[in-house]
Amino acid sequence: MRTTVIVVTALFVVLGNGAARAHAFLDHASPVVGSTVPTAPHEVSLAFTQNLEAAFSSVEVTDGSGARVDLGTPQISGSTMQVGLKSLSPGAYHVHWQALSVDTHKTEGSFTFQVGR
Ligand SMILES: [Cu+2]
Repeated sequence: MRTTVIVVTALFVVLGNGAARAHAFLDHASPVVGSTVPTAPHEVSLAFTQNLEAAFSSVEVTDGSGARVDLGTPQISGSTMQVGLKSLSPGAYHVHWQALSVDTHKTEGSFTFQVGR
């Protein structure tokens, strides 16, 4: 029984990776996902696994109270999306992105980062 569970889990992992390569998922970000940065960044930069359709891709950055701290329209070039930030105080920030990849698949995700003191 335990062996069956392990095999099924392994299969899902393999399929999951295949699907990830076919859509625009977040590859890496600056600030790094889940990181604490010592000084306030001036922008959030997101690198995806596939090129984006600029008109249908967006990102919002909010502070602990849910207020927007990004400067609005992101700059999208190829597989990267960047958005400027207001001057951030120390605290936790939430990044929520939506992407439409050139293969017309929509994905979204979110992560947090902290600005330290
Ligand atoms: Cu896709």
